[in-house]
Parts: sequence; C-alpha cells; structure tokens
Amino acid sequence: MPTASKPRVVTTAAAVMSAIGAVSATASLNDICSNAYAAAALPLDAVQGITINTTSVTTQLVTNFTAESIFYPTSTFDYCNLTFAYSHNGIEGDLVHVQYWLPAPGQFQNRYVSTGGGGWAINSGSSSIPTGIIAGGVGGMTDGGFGSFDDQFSGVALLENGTVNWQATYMFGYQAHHELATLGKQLTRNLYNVSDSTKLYAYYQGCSEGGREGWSQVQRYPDQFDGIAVGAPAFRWAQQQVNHLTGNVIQQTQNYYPSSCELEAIMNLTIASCDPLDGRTDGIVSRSDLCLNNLDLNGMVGTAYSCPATAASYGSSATPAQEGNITAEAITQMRAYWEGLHDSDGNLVYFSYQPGSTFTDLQTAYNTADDSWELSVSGLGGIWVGLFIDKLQETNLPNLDNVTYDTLKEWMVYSMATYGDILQTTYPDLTDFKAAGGKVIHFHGEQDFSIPTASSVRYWESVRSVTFAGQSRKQSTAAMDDFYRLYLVPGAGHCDVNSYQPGGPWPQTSLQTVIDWVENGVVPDTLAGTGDIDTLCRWPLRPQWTNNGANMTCIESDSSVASFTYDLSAFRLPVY
Ligand SMILES: *[C@@H]1O[C@H](CO)[C@@H](O)[C@H](O)[C@H]1NC(C)=O
Ligand SMILES: *[C@@H]1O[C@H](CO)[C@@H](O)[C@H](O)[C@H]1NC(C)=O
Ligand SMILES: *[C@@H]1O[C@H](CO)[C@@H](O)[C@H](O)[C@H]1NC(C)=O
Ligand SMILES: *[C@@H]1O[C@H](CO)[C@@H](O)[C@H](O)[C@H]1NC(C)=O
Ligand SMILES: *[C@@H]1O[C@H](CO)[C@@H](O)[C@H](O)[C@H]1NC(C)=O
Ligand SMILES: *[C@@H]1O[C@H](CO)[C@@H](O)[C@H](O)[C@H]1NC(C)=O
Ligand SMILES: *[C@@H]1O[C@H](CO)[C@@H](O)[C@H](O)[C@H]1NC(C)=O
Ligand SMILES: *[C@@H]1O[C@H](CO)[C@@H](O)[C@H](O)[C@H]1NC(C)=O
Ligand SMILES: *[C@@H]1O[C@H](CO)[C@@H](O)[C@H](O)[C@H]1NC(C)=O
Ligand SMILES: [Ca+2]
Repeated sequence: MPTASKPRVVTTAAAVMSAIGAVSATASLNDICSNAYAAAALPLDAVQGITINTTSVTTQLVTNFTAESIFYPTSTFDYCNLTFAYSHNGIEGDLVHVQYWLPAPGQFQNRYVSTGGGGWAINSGSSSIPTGIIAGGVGGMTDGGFGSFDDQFSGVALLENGTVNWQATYMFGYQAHHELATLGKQLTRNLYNVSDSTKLYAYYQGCSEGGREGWSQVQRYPDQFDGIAVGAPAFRWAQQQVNHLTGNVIQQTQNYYPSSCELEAIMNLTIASCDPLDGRTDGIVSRSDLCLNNLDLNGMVGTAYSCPATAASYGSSATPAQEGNITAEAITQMRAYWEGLHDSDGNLVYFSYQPGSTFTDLQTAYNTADDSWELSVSGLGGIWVGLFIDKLQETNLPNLDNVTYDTLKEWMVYSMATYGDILQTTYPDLTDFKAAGGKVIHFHGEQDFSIPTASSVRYWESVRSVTFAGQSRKQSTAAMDDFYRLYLVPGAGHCDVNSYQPGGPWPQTSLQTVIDWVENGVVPDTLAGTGDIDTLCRWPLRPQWTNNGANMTCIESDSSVASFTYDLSAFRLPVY
C-alpha cells in the first residue's frame, strides 16, 4: 500500500464563483474546475500497473494569471490547477503526483502538452506548464514520484550508500513522462468530451534535461506525441555529465587556476575576434565554427585585464577587485579545453563547447585566506559521479584527487554500461516516429556553455545516418527535413539568451512552429527568433551575412559540418 500523501489544500475560489453569471449551455472553466468533475474524468485505466487515488484530486481556479518566459509568448489567462496522485502497484511507499493546467473550455483547441524539467528536476514548476494553455491545450507536469513537485531526482537517487534507487532512476529516465502523457491525453479527452474518433493533438516542450526527457519519449513511444519542441537536450548522458569535469582535470593536471577575471577577459577577446567572421559585426557570434582558425591566442598573452569586486550572490561567492595580464598558462588551458577530452593514448573521448561561450566548467573559487584561486569541482559532473559511480549520498565530489583524463573516460564507460539504457537517450533509429507523422523542432545555442553545441549536431547526424542508412548525404538530409529539423541559435547560451552577446535571437515560438507544422503542414524553412536576428538557419545550413551585414543567407558549408563532426576514437562501440 502506498503511504499517505501530504494533506492537500483545496481552494474554493469563492470570489470568482460569485462573479460567474447564469448557467450557460457551454461549460465554463468554473464548471469543470471542481473536485467532483475532475474525479469523474480521471483516466483510471489509461496506464497498466498503476492505481490512481481518486480522493487525492485537488482543483484550484486561478484567474488573471500572467505567464512570461522566453519559451512562449507572454499571456494572461484563467486556468484550473488540477492535481492527483497515483502509485505503482506492488511498490511499497510509491506515490507520484501529476499536475495539469486546464484552459477555459472556450480556449481549448484539442491539444495536450507535456512539459519537462532541467538539471536534476523533472519539471519546471509554474514556469513551463503555462505553455500548454497558451497553445490552446492542457499543460502537464509530473513530480516523478520524488516527493513533491519541488523535489528533484538527485535527492532520492540512492536509498542508502551503495544502493541505487532504480525505480526513481527509471522514472527520471523515461517512465514518468510516458505515464504523465498517457494519463494527460486520456484525462484531456474525458474533461473536454473529446470523442475517440476526434484527433487530440499531443505535444511536448522542454530544454536541457527537459530536452532529454522529450527525446526519451520520441525514441521509445513513436506515436505518443505529434510534435516536440526541444532545446539543448542533456542526452548522451554518460559523456555529458562526466564531461563537466574535463575543465577541472585540465586545471589540476596543469596546476593552473585562472581567476574569474582572467577567464572573462579571454572570453571577451574571443567574442571580439569571432564576431565579425559571420559577416556582421554585431557582438553576436553566429559562426563559431570559424573562430579557432582566426583566433590569435598567443597574441592574448600579456593583455591587461581588470574587474571590480563583486558581492556574493545566489550561486556565486564574492570576488575581490582583480587586475593582471593574461598568462601563457591560461592560454595553454584554453587550447586544451577547446580541443576536448583526450585519453592518455591521445584518442578523443569527448568534444568541448564552442569558442566564445562562457567558461562555466573552468570556474575557480577564490580563497580569501591566502588570496588565491583554487579548484572548484563542477557540481553537475561531481554530483553524477558521487551519486551514481561512487554511490555515496553527497552533494558533490569533495575533490578530484588522483582523477586523470583516463579516469574520466572510465567513468563514461561505466556510466554507459550501467545506466545507458535508461539515461543515454541517443537511440538513433526514428523510423517509427517518422512513420507515425511525428515532427521535431530541436534547437541549441551556438554559445552553449553547459551542453556542447556539437552534442545536438552529433545526434542529428546519428539519426540521419542510421534512419536513412544507405542514402547519400544529400538524400538523407532531405529526408530529415520531412520530420526533424535542428536550428543553432546565434550567440545563445544554455537554454537562454547570452548577456555577453546582447541582441541575440531566441526561438520563443518554437512550440507554435511545431504545432503549425503538424496541424497545418506549414514547413519551417527557418525558425523565427526574437532580437536582431529573426531568422535561424536549419542545420546543416549556416548563417552568413553579406553586403556589410545587411543580407543574411543560410549557406551550405562542408567545412562547418566538418568542424562540428568528431571521431570519438576512444570508444570502440558507436557513440550516437
Ligand atoms: C488518497 O489521497 C488522500 C488525500 O491525499 C489520502 O488521505 C489517502 O490516504 C490516500 N489514499 C491512499 C490509499 O493512499
Ligand atoms: C489582472 O492583472 C493585471 C496585472 O497583474 C491587473 O492590472 C488587472 O487589474 C487584473 N485584472 C483583473 C480582472 O483582476
Ligand atoms: C497547484 O495545486 C497544487 C496542489 O494543491 C499546489 O501544490 C500548487 O502550488 C498549485 N500550483 C499553483 C501554481 O497554484
Ligand atoms: C462534457 O459532457 C458532460 C455531460 O454531457 C457535461 O456535463 C460537461 O459540461 C461537458 N464538458 C465540457 C467541457 O463541455
Ligand atoms: C567583458 O565584457 C563585458 C561586456 O560584455 C564587460 O562588462 C566586462 O567588464 C568585460 N570583462 C573584462 C574582464 O574585460
Ligand atoms: C602587465 O604587463 C605590463 C607590461 O605590458 C606591466 O607593466 C604590468 O606590470 C603587468 N601587470 C601585472 C598586474 O602583472
Ligand atoms: C554515506 O556516505 C556519505 C558520504 O561519504 C557519508 O557522509 C555518510 O555518513 C554515509 N552514510 C552512512 C549511513 O554510512
Ligand atoms: C591517490 O594515489 C596515491 C598514490 O597511489 C594514494 O596514496 C592516495 O591514497 C590516493 N588518494 C586518493 C584520494 O585516492
Ligand atoms: C540584399 O537583399 C535585398 C533584399 O532581399 C536585395 O534587394 C539586395 O539585392 C541584396 N543585396 C545584396 C548585395 O545581395
Ligand atoms: Ca556577428
């Protein structure tokens, strides 16, 4: 039997209810936003092996809610917040909460939209779920069974030291989202009286871990979603998580820890050097593939830099006023960082971020006691290794003592072997999804500092070469265009615009674009962007400006494709 859930607060929106006029023929939001109406619509038989707690239903009418995000157009609306809980039969203490935001019946356009999380979170709270309502549908999110909507997977990853919580790991990997969508689609039909013969369109939106969650569904359940809009997915998990430690191991091997100001100075010089190469000097790096061949790294040595002191803020500690000249050691470090992780035999293990992006994985810590900069273990990499390789309940690795480049490779191999089927999320054969008519809009910041831009390119190329094996590059690229399009976002960082490259674009209406593609056959040659650059090229086309930056064209560039293509020769098995 599941343990009792936390008491649920049921809000009756008395003020709103009294404002509702006489009963009309069409149901209002108020009519459907009651525990009784929702309980009668529960999708009791939609998912095998679970039991929905029919008395766990809560409904709450929320009016005049304004949702604002770079992932959807700003909108103000009324909605009903519906939650319920279920448990997996046969698992002691199991309890999963799901939350659905319901639009007013008059706004409902036969759509359901699942939303995902980021980092170790399987949902993004109230910031992502509004996208469903804005798209004329029901929005959904899950807590994965991790406790509450605010609890993350990392908090429940181990049952004890040495004991992986496999149920939670599978839920995070893909199971929770399959259940969320399966329940959400049937619930939506039941709530809005959508008959079985009427098409209910289903979509997914998410970025980073949320992007991985979207792919986890497309790869396994080809007809679950009609379309997904995903950014910078955290897939190829084994490599992706461990690779966060590559910068730290370079520093430790070199015994050089650059200050935050020295890192920023090198980044600024890199941006300034790379910016014009795309044909438009606008402070935005749109062609990072051209950077390294033109960057005078040696010429940076000795360049003076300075930064004012900064106060401690959430997520970063205080730094002193800094002044210095860029050192040769720092430049050596940058070369190694951009060349990517190599093992002791010189084989490439994994690739790096694009030049111009912030050096997040190289951030050091300021030691006030002896006024020096020292190692700061990347939490994203350290938590993965601590919890899932060392299997110790800790919040990060305490240090990287004795960790070498070969150790990082071994951790990747172990991660693939142990968790690959759950978390790797790079299954490259999308034949069934394509056959089901599914569409994908996938985008990635050209200057992402947390998930290498080349990671998305690599997966797109894997799908192209596996799903369309035997076809020429030209044929298979055209075939990809039918259902899966990848767009790199000039200047953008990780699932966000980049404050160091202001004015850069962001694909704010990517969900609307995929909906238009699915429902109206409007094929997105380019993706709309906000900011000064309103047209994002689809891979493998690349932006290039002519006429002094006045004219942009999406061009073919073999050298650009080559620059994003890596032979991960350290692994004997294919790494998709
Ligand atoms: C169902 O949910 C209600 C409300 O949260 C709770 O009181 C009850 O214990 C739950 N029942 C079961 C069988 O878990
Ligand atoms: C809705 O919210 C806006 C801004 O939050 C406010 O100005 C407006 O008065 C509100 N409207 C109603 C009907 O409550
Ligand atoms: C939705 O309802 C749940 C359950 O009552 C509650 O925990 C959550 O805070 C509500 N969300 C919003 C945005 O009101
Ligand atoms: C669905 O049908 C039921 C029964 O006819 C009705 O009471 C309810 O208001 C309808 N719901 C909507 C959203 O139209
Ligand atoms: C880097 O450029 C930003 C403007 O984008 C500026 O605020 C900052 O001071 C520069 N940093 C250094 C170390 O020059
Ligand atoms: C930086 O280099 C200049 C010479 O180019 C030198 O005068 C200055 O002292 C150096 N500054 C620091 C902090 O090392
Ligand atoms: C589990 O490992 C952590 C980290 O090493 C340690 O602090 C904790 O004491 C261990 N817990 C038990 C019950 O041994
Ligand atoms: C690192 O390696 C040295 C030499 O093999 C060993 O003495 C030491 O205990 C190791 N340290 C850690 C933290 O494993
Ligand atoms: C730039 O684009 C405009 C509008 O498409 C076109 O009229 C003009 O000929 C183009 N100029 C160049 C130099 O390509
Ligand atoms: Ca530029």
